Formats: sequence, C-alpha cells, structure tokens
Amino acid sequence: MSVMSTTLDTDAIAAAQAHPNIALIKYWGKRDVPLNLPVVGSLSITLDTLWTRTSVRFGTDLSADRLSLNGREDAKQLRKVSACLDLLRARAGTQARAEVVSRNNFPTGAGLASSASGFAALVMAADAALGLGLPHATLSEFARRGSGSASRSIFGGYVEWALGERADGEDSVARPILDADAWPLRVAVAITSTAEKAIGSTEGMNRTAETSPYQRAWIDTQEADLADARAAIVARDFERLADISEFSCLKMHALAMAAKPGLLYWNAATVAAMHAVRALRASGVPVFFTIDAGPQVKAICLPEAAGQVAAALREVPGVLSVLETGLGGAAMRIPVADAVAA
Ligand code: 2P0
Repeated sequence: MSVMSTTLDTDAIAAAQAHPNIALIKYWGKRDVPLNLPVVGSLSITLDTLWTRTSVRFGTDLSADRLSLNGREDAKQLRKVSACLDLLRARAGTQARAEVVSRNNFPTGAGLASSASGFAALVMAADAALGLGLPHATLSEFARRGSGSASRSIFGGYVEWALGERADGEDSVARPILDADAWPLRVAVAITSTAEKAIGSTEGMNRTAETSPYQRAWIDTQEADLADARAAIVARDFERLADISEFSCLKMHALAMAAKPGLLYWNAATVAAMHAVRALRASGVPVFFTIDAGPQVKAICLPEAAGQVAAALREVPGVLSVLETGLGGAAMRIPVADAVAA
C-alpha cells in the first residue's frame, strides 16, 4: 500500500451525512471488545428523516482532536472519535489532529442509535477530507470500530452486517441487501423517555455475555433468524418479516433480562406501546414492533398503515411523542456549509 505524504492541504475539510438504522435481527454481544466484533450477524433498516451531519477538518495547526456534538464540546465521546480517526490517519500517513463538528436532528443517547449515524458520518467525512476514497466496505469496517451498529449506517435500505470469521475483523462489515425504494416500509418511533439510558450498550452486552445463561442459545439460533429475514425481504413478505423481527427483539431482551443483574430497558409506556402494536396487528393492520437498548418502541408498517399506526401510538399512555420516517439512503458526502449550519 502506498503511503501518502504527511503534508496536508490547509483545507483538508469535508462533511458527510448518515442516517441511524434500526436492527430487525439484533446485534447483541462482542467476541472482540476493542475491535467491536460481534458474536452474531445482524440485519437492519436505514431511516431517512433522521440524520447526523458531521464536518471534519484536519489541520497541522491543531495540537489535539476536538469534538463538538450538538453545539457542545464532548470529552466523553472524544476518545472513541480519536481512535476511529486514527484508522483513517494511518491510511493517509498523517498525524494531523482534527476538528469535528457534528449534530443530530434527533435526541442523542435515548435508544435511537445516534452512535450508528455518528460514526458512519465521521468516517465518511474524514475519508473525504483526507482524499482517501476508501471502498464502502472499508468505511463500514472503520465505522464498526467506533460503534458496532455504525457499520450498517454506511449503507441505505435493508442492510446486513456479517459476523465474519477473521480475527482482524476485515470481513465483519455490512453490505446492502435491498434498496429502500424497492420496499418502502414506514417507521413510527414512539418516544417514551428522553433521558440518557442508565446502562450503555457496550456494558450491557458485556454483562450479558458474562452472566446470561441464554448466551449460547442466542448465538446458536441467530443464523436461522437471519436467513428467515433475508428471505422475507427478498419476497417482500411483510407477515414473515414481522414474525421474525418481533421474535429477534423479544429474544434479545429476554437474553439481556437474564443477565445478573438483569437489564431492563423498558418502562411502562414501552410495554403499553407493544400491546398497542399487537392489537393493531390482530385487527389486520400490517405493523410490528422492535425495541433496542432503550425504552422507545419502533413500529414498522406498510405505507398505507403509517397514519393509523402513528395515531394509535400517540394515544398510548406515557408516549411523549411519535416520530415518523421512511427508509433512507446510504451515508453521503455533503457540502461543509450544510453540516455546520445552525
Ligand atoms: C442493534 N443495538 O443491532 C442492537 C440492538 C442495541 C440493541 O447495536 O458497543 O451502540 O458501540 O458496538 O452499536 C446498540 O449498540 O454498541 C446496538 P457498540 P451499539 O442495533
């Protein structure tokens, strides 16, 4: 591999946008914690209305990396951001520090996967700023190092993150399996709390792996779930995707609840919203739920049911608000002005 010169243009700056994704077949558990290598493959949908926009400027005038997240310096996330940028700096043969400005148009840290869109936008912007032009598979690998689910937000529509076999993780990357336009499902996100979650995903996964008696069964049954979901997506079989997605969601939460001490990401409104979705489906509405490491309920439905699903969720006691979105595209470069605009 050729190593580029260590001198940078003074305007080594670029920006990118990425969307959060929601796993239908869940990622939970790491076989390698520093590399974020999963114990299972996973499958997700990328959203459209929600985004992270990030600009990255590499400058020889900077003595340390800096991160502004939603208008505030963020020291907590900086270490992970620096480690992720190091991967791109190594490819570019530069030591230059970076100034990162990032913002989300949705609540951070409340189970809406801001780390997924965040690290996907970061690596795409840094790749452009350094003029690397790395393949999307490599961007997915680097985004995964920041946060596992970020590997999937490099791509749009329906996306699968492969388990991989290699110890270095080069084959544990995501790939698109169907475009959003080919099956434009809709998503209603019922927000039941805007508080930061008490137990982060990494800690939750590690505790689960160490203490849950269901860990082995979780690993052993995932491949069949992935195959089922893939087949449902290829056939545009909503009922089949609904069944396997709710199964994977409840199985992941059962696994985590059986950790010591048990992880309970739901509140009363979460459970009420799950029942509301089940009642809708029982009455013939094409909708199912999924829930991640937080209390929000994501209801996925066919387009014609979107209005009814959102209205029903708004009626659920304890639901604070409902975000409506469709499926979105891949992470992409955007003008720097668009990333930093107020
Ligand atoms: C997922 N979640 O597949 C699963 C389902 C939450 C529940 O990926 O430790 O923020 O950074 O790799 O990606 C959230 O975990 O965790 C997640 P790290 P990440 O979407």
